[in-house]
Amino acid sequence: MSDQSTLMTIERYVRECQEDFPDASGTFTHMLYDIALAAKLIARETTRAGIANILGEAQAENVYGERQQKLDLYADECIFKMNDHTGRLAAMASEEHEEIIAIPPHFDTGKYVLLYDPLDGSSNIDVNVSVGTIFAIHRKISSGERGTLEDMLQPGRHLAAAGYVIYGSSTMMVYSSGRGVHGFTLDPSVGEFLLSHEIIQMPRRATYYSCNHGNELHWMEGIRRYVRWLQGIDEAGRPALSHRYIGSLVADFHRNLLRGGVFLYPGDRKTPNGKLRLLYECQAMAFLAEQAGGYASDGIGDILDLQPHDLHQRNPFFVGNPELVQKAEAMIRAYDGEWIAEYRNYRDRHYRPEVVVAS
Ligand code: AHM
Ligand code: MG
Repeated sequence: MSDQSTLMTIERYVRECQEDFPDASGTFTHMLYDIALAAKLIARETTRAGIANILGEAQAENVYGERQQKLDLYADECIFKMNDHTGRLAAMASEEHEEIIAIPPHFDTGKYVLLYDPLDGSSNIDVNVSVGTIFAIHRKISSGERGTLEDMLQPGRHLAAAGYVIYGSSTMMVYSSGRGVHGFTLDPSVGEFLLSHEIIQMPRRATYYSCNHGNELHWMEGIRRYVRWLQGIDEAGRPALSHRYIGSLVADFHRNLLRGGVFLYPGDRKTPNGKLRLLYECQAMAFLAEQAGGYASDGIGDILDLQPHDLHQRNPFFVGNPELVQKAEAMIRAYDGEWIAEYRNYRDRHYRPEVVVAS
Protein backbone atom coordinates (compact mmCIF):
# COMPACT_ATOMS: atom_id res chain seq x y z
CA MET A 1 0.00 0.00 0.00
CA SER A 2 1.25 3.48 -0.79
CA ASP A 3 2.22 5.84 1.99
CA GLN A 4 -0.51 8.53 1.90
CA SER A 5 1.81 11.14 3.40
CA THR A 6 4.11 11.00 0.34
CA LEU A 7 1.35 11.40 -2.24
CA MET A 8 2.30 14.55 -4.09
CA THR A 9 -0.40 16.15 -6.22
CA ILE A 10 0.54 18.50 -9.04
CA GLU A 11 -0.96 21.42 -7.15
CA ARG A 12 1.02 20.69 -4.00
CA TYR A 13 4.22 20.16 -5.95
CA VAL A 14 4.04 23.44 -7.85
CA ARG A 15 3.03 25.31 -4.70
CA GLU A 16 5.93 23.87 -2.72
CA CYS A 17 8.39 24.65 -5.53
CA GLN A 18 7.06 28.21 -5.63
CA GLU A 19 7.84 28.69 -1.98
CA ASP A 20 11.49 28.94 -3.03
CA PHE A 21 10.58 32.22 -4.77
CA PRO A 22 9.57 34.93 -2.32
CA ASP A 23 7.82 36.95 -5.06
CA ALA A 24 5.76 34.08 -6.39
CA SER A 25 2.08 34.92 -6.31
CA GLY A 26 0.62 31.45 -6.68
CA THR A 27 -0.63 32.31 -10.16
CA PHE A 28 1.43 29.51 -11.62
CA THR A 29 0.07 26.90 -9.27
CA HIS A 30 -3.42 27.86 -10.30
CA MET A 31 -2.68 28.00 -14.00
CA LEU A 32 -1.20 24.51 -14.02
CA TYR A 33 -4.04 23.25 -11.95
CA ASP A 34 -6.55 24.71 -14.44
CA ILE A 35 -4.75 23.01 -17.31
CA ALA A 36 -4.64 19.76 -15.33
CA LEU A 37 -8.37 19.97 -14.76
CA ALA A 38 -9.02 20.51 -18.48
CA ALA A 39 -6.72 17.53 -19.15
CA LYS A 40 -8.81 15.31 -16.88
CA LEU A 41 -11.94 16.18 -18.83
CA ILE A 42 -10.21 15.60 -22.17
CA ALA A 43 -8.81 12.29 -20.90
CA ARG A 44 -12.29 11.20 -19.92
CA GLU A 45 -13.62 11.98 -23.39
CA THR A 46 -10.73 10.49 -25.37
CA THR A 47 -10.90 7.21 -23.50
CA ARG A 48 -14.64 7.14 -24.06
CA ALA A 49 -14.19 7.67 -27.79
CA GLY A 50 -13.63 3.97 -28.43
CA ILE A 51 -16.83 3.03 -26.65
CA ALA A 52 -18.70 5.79 -28.43
CA ASN A 53 -17.45 4.29 -31.67
CA ILE A 54 -18.87 0.85 -30.96
CA LEU A 55 -22.16 2.28 -29.80
CA GLY A 56 -22.24 4.78 -32.62
CA GLU A 57 -21.81 2.23 -35.40
CA ALA A 58 -25.13 0.71 -34.55
CA GLN A 59 -26.84 4.06 -34.79
CA ALA A 60 -25.54 5.91 -37.80
CA GLU A 61 -22.83 5.85 -40.40
CA ASN A 62 -19.70 7.82 -39.90
CA VAL A 63 -20.55 8.68 -36.35
CA TYR A 64 -17.00 8.16 -35.31
CA GLY A 65 -15.65 10.58 -37.87
CA GLU A 66 -17.90 13.25 -36.46
CA ARG A 67 -17.06 12.22 -32.97
CA GLN A 68 -13.38 12.59 -33.63
CA GLN A 69 -13.85 16.03 -35.06
CA LYS A 70 -15.92 16.90 -32.04
CA LEU A 71 -13.17 15.75 -29.74
CA ASP A 72 -10.75 18.26 -31.25
CA LEU A 73 -13.28 20.98 -30.70
CA TYR A 74 -14.21 19.70 -27.27
CA ALA A 75 -10.58 19.76 -26.15
CA ASP A 76 -10.13 23.23 -27.57
CA GLU A 77 -13.23 24.58 -25.87
CA CYS A 78 -12.38 22.82 -22.63
CA ILE A 79 -8.99 24.46 -22.30
CA PHE A 80 -10.37 27.86 -23.26
CA LYS A 81 -13.29 27.71 -20.84
CA MET A 82 -11.08 26.53 -18.02
CA ASN A 83 -8.83 29.54 -18.45
CA ASP A 84 -10.89 32.44 -19.81
CA HIS A 85 -12.34 33.72 -16.53
CA THR A 86 -9.45 33.27 -14.09
CA GLY A 87 -7.91 36.71 -14.44
CA ARG A 88 -4.53 35.07 -14.95
CA LEU A 89 -4.35 35.24 -18.75
CA ALA A 90 -4.32 38.20 -21.12
CA ALA A 91 -5.10 36.14 -24.25
CA MET A 92 -4.84 32.64 -25.67
CA ALA A 93 -3.86 31.08 -29.00
CA SER A 94 -4.80 27.60 -30.17
CA GLU A 95 -3.79 25.48 -33.14
CA GLU A 96 -7.51 25.27 -33.88
CA HIS A 97 -7.91 29.04 -34.37
CA GLU A 98 -6.53 31.29 -37.07
CA GLU A 99 -6.22 34.34 -34.83
CA ILE A 100 -5.44 34.85 -31.17
CA ILE A 101 -8.39 34.29 -28.84
CA ALA A 102 -9.35 37.23 -26.69
CA ILE A 103 -10.41 36.95 -23.08
CA PRO A 104 -14.12 37.86 -22.99
CA PRO A 105 -14.46 41.57 -22.14
CA HIS A 106 -16.42 40.94 -18.91
CA PHE A 107 -13.51 38.98 -17.38
CA ASP A 108 -10.31 40.36 -15.86
CA THR A 109 -7.02 39.79 -17.58
CA GLY A 110 -3.62 38.78 -16.21
CA LYS A 111 0.11 38.69 -16.79
CA TYR A 112 0.42 35.58 -18.98
CA VAL A 113 -0.64 34.23 -22.36
CA LEU A 114 -1.37 30.58 -23.10
CA LEU A 115 -0.68 28.83 -26.40
CA TYR A 116 -1.93 25.31 -26.96
CA ASP A 117 -2.53 22.43 -29.31
CA PRO A 118 -5.65 20.93 -27.74
CA LEU A 119 -5.49 17.45 -29.27
CA ASP A 120 -2.33 16.75 -31.18
CA GLY A 121 -2.23 13.63 -33.37
CA SER A 122 -6.01 13.40 -33.27
CA SER A 123 -6.14 11.21 -36.38
CA ASN A 124 -4.80 8.48 -34.08
CA ILE A 125 -7.90 8.37 -31.91
CA ASP A 126 -9.86 6.08 -34.22
CA VAL A 127 -7.13 3.44 -33.99
CA ASN A 128 -6.76 3.65 -30.21
CA VAL A 129 -3.29 5.20 -30.30
CA SER A 130 -2.03 7.82 -27.85
CA VAL A 131 -2.72 11.50 -28.47
CA GLY A 132 -1.79 14.55 -26.46
CA THR A 133 -2.33 18.16 -25.47
CA ILE A 134 0.60 20.57 -25.71
CA PHE A 135 0.76 23.90 -23.87
CA ALA A 136 3.13 26.83 -23.54
CA ILE A 137 2.94 29.87 -21.27
CA HIS A 138 4.58 33.21 -21.98
CA ARG A 139 4.68 36.32 -19.84
CA LYS A 140 2.75 39.19 -21.38
CA ILE A 141 5.12 41.79 -22.81
CA SER A 142 2.76 44.18 -24.58
CA SER A 143 1.71 47.30 -22.73
CA GLY A 144 -2.10 47.23 -22.99
CA GLU A 145 -4.47 45.36 -20.75
CA ARG A 146 -5.38 42.69 -23.34
CA GLY A 147 -2.83 40.37 -24.89
CA THR A 148 -1.69 40.90 -28.47
CA LEU A 149 0.16 39.03 -31.18
CA GLU A 150 3.37 40.47 -29.80
CA ASP A 151 2.87 38.41 -26.63
CA MET A 152 2.41 35.24 -28.65
CA LEU A 153 5.30 35.71 -31.06
CA GLN A 154 8.09 35.38 -28.51
CA PRO A 155 11.09 33.08 -28.82
CA GLY A 156 10.81 29.81 -26.90
CA ARG A 157 13.77 30.97 -24.84
CA HIS A 158 11.37 33.35 -23.04
CA LEU A 159 8.84 30.70 -22.03
CA ALA A 160 7.67 30.82 -18.43
CA ALA A 161 6.47 27.22 -18.56
CA ALA A 162 5.50 24.51 -21.02
CA GLY A 163 4.31 20.96 -20.98
CA TYR A 164 2.10 18.29 -22.43
CA VAL A 165 -0.48 15.77 -21.42
CA ILE A 166 -0.30 12.32 -22.95
CA TYR A 167 -3.49 10.30 -23.15
CA GLY A 168 -2.01 6.81 -23.33
CA SER A 169 -2.18 3.61 -21.33
CA SER A 170 -2.35 6.08 -18.49
CA THR A 171 -2.78 9.86 -18.62
CA MET A 172 0.34 11.81 -17.73
CA MET A 173 1.10 15.49 -17.45
CA VAL A 174 4.70 16.52 -17.97
CA TYR A 175 5.74 20.12 -17.40
CA SER A 176 8.61 22.43 -16.71
CA SER A 177 8.74 25.97 -15.44
CA GLY A 178 12.47 26.17 -16.04
CA ARG A 179 13.54 24.13 -13.04
CA GLY A 180 13.62 20.62 -14.41
CA VAL A 181 10.97 18.47 -16.03
CA HIS A 182 8.43 16.69 -13.85
CA GLY A 183 5.82 14.08 -14.69
CA PHE A 184 2.52 13.39 -12.96
CA THR A 185 0.34 10.37 -13.61
CA LEU A 186 -3.42 10.59 -13.33
CA ASP A 187 -4.79 8.21 -10.75
CA PRO A 188 -8.35 7.76 -12.04
CA SER A 189 -9.53 6.30 -8.76
CA VAL A 190 -8.91 9.59 -6.94
CA GLY A 191 -9.00 11.89 -9.98
CA GLU A 192 -5.63 13.49 -9.21
CA PHE A 193 -2.36 13.82 -11.06
CA LEU A 194 0.28 12.41 -8.70
CA LEU A 195 4.01 12.96 -8.96
CA SER A 196 5.46 9.89 -10.64
CA HIS A 197 8.58 11.20 -12.43
CA GLU A 198 10.53 13.89 -10.62
CA ILE A 199 13.35 15.68 -12.47
CA ILE A 200 13.27 13.72 -15.70
CA GLN A 201 16.61 13.60 -17.51
CA MET A 202 16.97 12.18 -20.99
CA PRO A 203 19.24 9.11 -20.74
CA ARG A 204 22.69 9.82 -22.18
CA ARG A 205 22.58 6.63 -24.15
CA ALA A 206 20.07 6.86 -26.98
CA THR A 207 17.79 3.97 -27.82
CA TYR A 208 15.47 5.13 -30.59
CA TYR A 209 15.17 7.26 -33.69
CA SER A 210 11.73 8.33 -34.85
CA CYS A 211 10.67 9.64 -38.24
CA ASN A 212 8.12 9.01 -40.95
CA HIS A 213 10.02 6.82 -43.40
CA GLY A 214 7.11 7.16 -45.81
CA ASN A 215 8.47 10.60 -46.67
CA GLU A 216 11.92 9.31 -47.65
CA LEU A 217 11.18 9.87 -51.34
CA HIS A 218 11.12 13.61 -50.67
CA TRP A 219 14.07 13.83 -48.27
CA MET A 220 17.17 15.83 -49.08
CA GLU A 221 20.56 14.15 -49.32
CA GLY A 222 21.66 15.29 -45.84
CA ILE A 223 18.61 13.74 -44.20
CA ARG A 224 19.03 10.45 -46.08
CA ARG A 225 22.63 10.21 -44.97
CA TYR A 226 21.73 11.20 -41.42
CA VAL A 227 19.14 8.47 -41.09
CA ARG A 228 21.58 5.90 -42.48
CA TRP A 229 24.03 7.10 -39.85
CA LEU A 230 21.38 6.62 -37.15
CA GLN A 231 20.86 3.11 -38.48
CA GLY A 232 24.57 2.43 -38.05
CA ILE A 233 24.99 1.88 -41.80
CA ASP A 234 27.38 4.65 -42.77
CA GLU A 235 29.78 4.48 -39.84
CA ALA A 236 31.42 1.17 -39.06
CA GLY A 237 31.14 0.16 -35.42
CA ARG A 238 28.46 2.68 -34.57
CA PRO A 239 25.56 0.93 -32.81
CA ALA A 240 22.29 1.12 -34.73
CA LEU A 241 19.33 2.77 -33.05
CA SER A 242 15.96 1.06 -33.13
CA HIS A 243 13.21 2.76 -35.09
CA ARG A 244 9.94 3.68 -33.37
CA TYR A 245 7.32 6.01 -34.82
CA ILE A 246 3.79 6.54 -33.60
CA GLY A 247 2.79 9.63 -35.57
CA SER A 248 1.67 11.45 -32.41
CA LEU A 249 4.31 13.99 -31.48
CA VAL A 250 3.53 13.87 -27.77
CA ALA A 251 3.81 10.08 -27.66
CA ASP A 252 6.96 9.97 -29.80
CA PHE A 253 8.56 12.72 -27.75
CA HIS A 254 7.55 11.16 -24.44
CA ARG A 255 9.05 7.79 -25.30
CA ASN A 256 12.32 9.32 -26.46
CA LEU A 257 12.45 11.58 -23.40
CA LEU A 258 12.34 8.56 -21.15
CA ARG A 259 14.45 6.20 -23.27
CA GLY A 260 16.81 8.52 -25.13
CA GLY A 261 16.91 9.06 -28.87
CA VAL A 262 15.99 11.53 -31.58
CA PHE A 263 12.72 12.53 -33.25
CA LEU A 264 12.86 14.21 -36.63
CA TYR A 265 10.30 15.75 -38.93
CA PRO A 266 12.56 17.45 -41.46
CA GLY A 267 11.83 19.91 -44.21
CA ASP A 268 11.93 18.13 -47.56
CA ARG A 269 11.32 18.71 -51.27
CA LYS A 270 7.56 18.52 -50.84
CA THR A 271 7.26 20.56 -47.63
CA PRO A 272 10.47 22.61 -47.29
CA ASN A 273 9.36 24.18 -44.01
CA GLY A 274 8.40 20.88 -42.38
CA LYS A 275 5.02 20.03 -40.90
CA LEU A 276 5.06 20.84 -37.20
CA ARG A 277 4.14 24.21 -35.79
CA LEU A 278 6.58 26.36 -33.92
CA LEU A 279 4.23 27.92 -31.40
CA TYR A 280 1.86 25.07 -30.63
CA GLU A 281 4.16 22.06 -30.87
CA CYS A 282 7.87 22.72 -31.19
CA GLN A 283 8.62 25.51 -28.71
CA ALA A 284 7.12 23.59 -25.80
CA MET A 285 8.92 20.38 -26.72
CA ALA A 286 12.21 22.23 -27.23
CA PHE A 287 11.85 23.87 -23.81
CA LEU A 288 11.20 20.52 -22.13
CA ALA A 289 14.02 18.85 -24.05
CA GLU A 290 16.53 21.46 -22.94
CA GLN A 291 15.38 21.18 -19.34
CA ALA A 292 15.88 17.43 -19.55
CA GLY A 293 19.41 17.70 -20.98
CA GLY A 294 18.36 17.41 -24.63
CA TYR A 295 18.40 19.79 -27.58
CA ALA A 296 15.96 20.81 -30.33
CA SER A 297 16.81 22.32 -33.69
CA ASP A 298 15.16 23.21 -36.97
CA GLY A 299 18.18 21.73 -38.73
CA ILE A 300 20.00 25.07 -38.70
CA GLY A 301 19.95 26.18 -35.08
CA ASP A 302 18.26 26.10 -31.70
CA ILE A 303 14.45 26.16 -31.85
CA LEU A 304 14.37 28.23 -28.67
CA ASP A 305 16.20 31.09 -30.40
CA LEU A 306 13.84 31.34 -33.36
CA GLN A 307 11.96 34.63 -33.53
CA PRO A 308 8.44 33.65 -34.64
CA HIS A 309 6.80 35.73 -37.36
CA ASP A 310 3.47 33.98 -37.72
CA LEU A 311 1.04 32.31 -35.33
CA HIS A 312 0.88 29.17 -37.46
CA GLN A 313 4.50 29.13 -38.58
CA ARG A 314 5.96 25.71 -39.30
CA ASN A 315 9.49 24.47 -38.93
CA PRO A 316 11.54 21.34 -39.49
CA PHE A 317 12.03 19.66 -36.14
CA PHE A 318 14.84 17.59 -34.67
CA VAL A 319 14.73 16.88 -30.96
CA GLY A 320 16.51 14.51 -28.64
CA ASN A 321 19.99 13.75 -27.34
CA PRO A 322 22.19 16.77 -28.17
CA GLU A 323 24.88 14.87 -30.09
CA LEU A 324 22.26 13.24 -32.32
CA VAL A 325 20.55 16.54 -33.12
CA GLN A 326 23.89 18.25 -33.73
CA LYS A 327 24.83 15.48 -36.14
CA ALA A 328 21.66 16.26 -38.13
CA GLU A 329 22.69 19.92 -38.29
CA ALA A 330 26.15 18.95 -39.49
CA MET A 331 24.79 16.66 -42.23
CA ILE A 332 22.37 19.35 -43.40
CA ARG A 333 25.18 21.92 -43.49
CA ALA A 334 27.34 19.55 -45.49
CA TYR A 335 24.80 18.39 -48.09
CA ASP A 336 21.65 20.53 -48.15
CA GLY A 337 22.86 24.06 -48.91
CA GLU A 338 20.11 24.70 -51.45
CA TRP A 339 17.41 23.69 -49.00
CA ILE A 340 18.95 25.89 -46.30
CA ALA A 341 18.77 28.94 -48.58
CA GLU A 342 15.11 28.28 -49.42
CA TYR A 343 14.06 27.58 -45.85
CA ARG A 344 15.95 30.59 -44.50
CA ASN A 345 13.79 32.86 -46.64
CA TYR A 346 10.79 31.66 -44.70
CA ARG A 347 12.43 31.20 -41.31
CA ASP A 348 14.01 34.63 -41.13
CA ARG A 349 11.00 36.64 -42.27
CA HIS A 350 10.63 39.62 -40.08
CA TYR A 351 7.78 39.98 -37.73
CA ARG A 352 6.33 43.43 -38.26
CA PRO A 353 3.62 44.02 -35.66
CA GLU A 354 1.96 46.89 -37.51
CA VAL A 355 1.51 44.77 -40.66
CA VAL A 356 0.41 41.61 -38.88
CA VAL A 357 -2.04 43.32 -36.55
CA ALA A 358 -3.66 45.24 -39.40
CA SER A 359 -4.25 42.15 -41.57
P1 AHM B 1 -1.85 17.43 -36.18
O1 AHM B 1 -1.53 18.69 -35.44
O2 AHM B 1 -2.67 17.65 -37.42
O3 AHM B 1 -2.40 16.36 -35.29
O4 AHM B 1 -0.47 16.90 -36.79
C1 AHM B 1 0.63 16.79 -35.97
C2 AHM B 1 1.08 15.36 -35.93
C3 AHM B 1 2.13 15.14 -34.88
O5 AHM B 1 1.55 14.71 -33.68
C4 AHM B 1 2.98 14.07 -35.49
O6 AHM B 1 4.32 14.15 -35.04
C5 AHM B 1 2.89 14.34 -36.95
O7 AHM B 1 1.70 15.06 -37.16
C6 AHM B 1 2.83 13.07 -37.76
O8 AHM B 1 2.77 13.39 -39.09
P2 AHM B 1 2.82 12.25 -40.22
O9 AHM B 1 1.50 11.53 -40.13
O10 AHM B 1 2.97 13.02 -41.50
O11 AHM B 1 3.98 11.36 -39.93
MG1 MG C 1 -0.80 19.39 -33.68
